[in-house]
Amino acid sequence: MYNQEKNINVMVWAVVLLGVMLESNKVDATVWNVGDNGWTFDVQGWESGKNFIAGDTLVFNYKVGDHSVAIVNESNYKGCIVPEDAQIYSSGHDEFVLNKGVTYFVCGILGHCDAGMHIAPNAA
Ligand SMILES: *[C@@H]1O[C@H](CO)[C@@H](O)[C@H](O)[C@H]1NC(C)=O
Ligand SMILES: [Cu+2]
Repeated sequence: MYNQEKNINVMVWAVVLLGVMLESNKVDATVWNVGDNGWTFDVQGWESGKNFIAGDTLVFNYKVGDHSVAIVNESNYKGCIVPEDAQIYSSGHDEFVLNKGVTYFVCGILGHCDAGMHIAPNAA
């Protein structure tokens, strides 16, 4: 009787331990607040050296009306061009979940991308 109880206890603990191990092995997605001072003019280069992974969320915080966020393609990014048909986000708190690869974010307000408001995070 005593031994049987002991065996059950060992089994219960083994299951609990396995659960803890599986949980800690999971890589949790990271939520990144973009920019050291939010989404603003000095944001350029903020993304460099950071290990983004697919599933991470980027949060763009800024004062409504001061800035906006647009996702563009590589060539438009390099030329700081926001195409006519680009979707512009302007809530002041825009969140994007990264897909694998590079995502090209620019400010949609004229002249701001040229002034440094662009990031191109590369998610593994
Ligand atoms: C990017 O989008 C523009 C239209 O805005 C298009 O002309 C260009 O071919 C695209 N470039 C790439 C690399 O997809
Ligand atoms: Cu801007």
